[in-house]
Amino acid sequence: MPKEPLVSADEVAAFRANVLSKLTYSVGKDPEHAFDHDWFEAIALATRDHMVDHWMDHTRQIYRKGQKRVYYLSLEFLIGRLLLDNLSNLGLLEVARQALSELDVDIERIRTLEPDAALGNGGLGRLAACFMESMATLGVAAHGYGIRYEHGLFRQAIIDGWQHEQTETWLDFGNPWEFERPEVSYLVGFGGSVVPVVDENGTLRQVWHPAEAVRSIAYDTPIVGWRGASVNTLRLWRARAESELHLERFNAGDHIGAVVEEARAESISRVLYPADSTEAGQELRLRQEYFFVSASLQDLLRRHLKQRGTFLNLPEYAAIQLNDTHPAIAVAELMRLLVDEHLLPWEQAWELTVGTLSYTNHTLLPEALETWPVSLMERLLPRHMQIIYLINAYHIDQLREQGLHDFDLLRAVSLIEEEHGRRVRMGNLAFLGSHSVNGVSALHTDLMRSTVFAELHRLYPQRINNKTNGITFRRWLYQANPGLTELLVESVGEQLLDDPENLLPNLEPFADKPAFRKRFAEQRRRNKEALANLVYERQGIVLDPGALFDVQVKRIHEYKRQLLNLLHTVALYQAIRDEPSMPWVPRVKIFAGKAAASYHQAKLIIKLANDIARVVNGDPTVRGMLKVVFLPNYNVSLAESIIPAADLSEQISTAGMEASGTSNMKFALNGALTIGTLDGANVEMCERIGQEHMFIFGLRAQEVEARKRAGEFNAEAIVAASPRLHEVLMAIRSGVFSPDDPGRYVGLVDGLTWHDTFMVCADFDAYWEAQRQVELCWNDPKQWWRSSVLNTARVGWFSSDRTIREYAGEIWRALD
Ligand code: 26V
Repeated sequence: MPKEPLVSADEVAAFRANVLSKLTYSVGKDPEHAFDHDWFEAIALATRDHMVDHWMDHTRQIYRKGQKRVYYLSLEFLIGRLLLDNLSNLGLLEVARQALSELDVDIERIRTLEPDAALGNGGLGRLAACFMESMATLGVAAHGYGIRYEHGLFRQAIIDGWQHEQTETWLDFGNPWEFERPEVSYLVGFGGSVVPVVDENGTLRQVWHPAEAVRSIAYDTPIVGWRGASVNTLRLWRARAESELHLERFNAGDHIGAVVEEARAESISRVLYPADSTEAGQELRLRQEYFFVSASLQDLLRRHLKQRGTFLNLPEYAAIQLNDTHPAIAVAELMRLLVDEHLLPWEQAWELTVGTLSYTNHTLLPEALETWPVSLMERLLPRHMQIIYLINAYHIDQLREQGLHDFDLLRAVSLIEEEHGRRVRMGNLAFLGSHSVNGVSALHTDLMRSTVFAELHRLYPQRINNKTNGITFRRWLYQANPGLTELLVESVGEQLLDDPENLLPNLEPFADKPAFRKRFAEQRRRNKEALANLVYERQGIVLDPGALFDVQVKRIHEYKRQLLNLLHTVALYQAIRDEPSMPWVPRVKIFAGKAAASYHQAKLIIKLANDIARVVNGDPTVRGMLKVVFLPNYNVSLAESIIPAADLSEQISTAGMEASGTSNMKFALNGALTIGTLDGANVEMCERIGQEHMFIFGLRAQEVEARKRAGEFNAEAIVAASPRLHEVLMAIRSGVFSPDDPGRYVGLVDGLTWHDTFMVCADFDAYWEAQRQVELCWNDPKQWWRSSVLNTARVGWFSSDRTIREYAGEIWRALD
């Protein structure tokens, strides 16, 4: 954050006194003997006091105004650290800095002690965190609902080049931002049976008798918007064994049984699932999904009934957004609560359900589309299975009444997949139970309409809509890149901080001012020096900040094509070795990202990156021209250090496979140029930034699709026609980078050659050519930095404030 010029001495003194008071009375430490971590806690608690005042005001205001509420249901919130976020949104950063310097405490050092809240895998989870911040900024009365995982995403250690997963323990020192709410608690049932009974009015009702009940306990974290505009709540649930049941068994002498049951119940909130198709379909995952959906719906229905007295106006006052299909069981649970518990007629309950729910799809990858075996659903959630059958039957009846008898159509839109053992299709359930179904970029939304949801789209042509993702500029520009922010503010005015979408375009004329470009470049240089220091401290590798920093950081997945980047790295290495005296552009290839624990191919790609790094960095012939770095344990905090230091952003997924991407936006906002395919939000970035300021290459989504349809996966001819690609593949295959185990990459290379599923070989030559354009541009600093400034100036639209305004206006109807 840029310095806030006006800081009152009183404010500084008050903050300082509060920190000392927290240190003494809440942490229980004397300033003389306090450890850094004690200071962190005291500062966080002092900051939290400020948030609480706003929080209560804001909550009272929502009640008074009778504002509509938005509920964002997500199994993931990838928050990262909160201290800087909270201080800077409250406008207290400079106050805190001065107060702490008077106490001889360096806030820059203290802030790095906060562990990342890594309650998410990647893009989907980080998007939820950006959305929470934007909703608070825009005054949307939002509640995030999720799970308070005891262990977030695993910590990645790289040992001998291989990824090892270690347990993540963010709660070891407690969490100063949250409030435990033992009184906010609901029972969530599992298993058992459903018994039909006739009630006193002669109506047939189904009564579910769960075999097991797990208690949910709420933990609230206040989320403060920019300039403290409003403060919303992120409510995360922890699972606890239901103590009465537990006691009964205990008293009956079944100590072991009681403890086993306790462990089973509490395992629900123990650990985040790492995104991986092999993890899918596991019972614990379904228990997590239902657990947090049921607790959240019970909670919001209770709040609604208390405030409005009836459920008949639910869609008017509540909007529930499903973040992917992970909370899709909400469709059946809301029906169950309305019909079974609150005795509404089925048709009315259905209308309220569809009117209240909406669903966002985040991926078209077939292996990531959730389905659950009917047998598992029947055992774990017998009443929900009945409800799903009923929804399906009513739907199919309705289609038949409309004269639709096409068997293929009915099969495609069914909630039950009959082909591979009977399974419930959560995507279709979410689609039918929602009034809005959205994709996360224009291209992705088009593909939803033409592929996965083609038949449902034919039946409900109004339902699918697009909401292109965005990012919060507060975290990804102001906090991550304070130096650049200061320069931008100086150039286009203080107003930029409040309205970057409208003010960033005013930067455009500065792209033609040499003095400004110079300062822009100097700021990048400082960020690169900081990253070089970090790399040296962590890896012992020396980087030249003058080199081109070429960065690909994201989850490791074949479709994201880190392999393509590695093939280019090897090709470049060979080219430099062949002609070391040529004027090569000095380049640093930076990689970071986690692979799901059981995704062997992804883990092998990490090993390859590390093998290549070892060989390249140890080869004196290429010294000063090429370095390769794999930074372990990529997370939000590391992203905040890497992104502002990147010159080149790698966004090179196989076209049609990356739903949106969001790091692409973060890099461009910080002035990196993009090398990328026309995939996800890259397409819209290109429209706004201008193709001449990006390096676009490779097959288009339609071309990829055409090749797939034609079964054109064999790349032998492509390899034969490209001597460079051939040489790269031969080197990797023959063990140049794995002399300890020469056969390590034989399978990987043969796979690429014979079955190029992700079109790595198919796109190689185009990628190589685009990289040469990158070098030409880099060698013309005027052109490079002009494009760089224009990237920053032209990506204002990708603010998550814009995205949230669209959701609030078009889906939630929750803007005042
Ligand atoms: C799938 C699974 C399967 C079972 C175990 C746990 C798990 C967790 C997550 C997922 C699906 C992940 C989908 C996802 O992250 N999509 C990403 O969403 C971003 C935000 O919209 C978008 O920018 C990325 O392109 C998209 O890949």
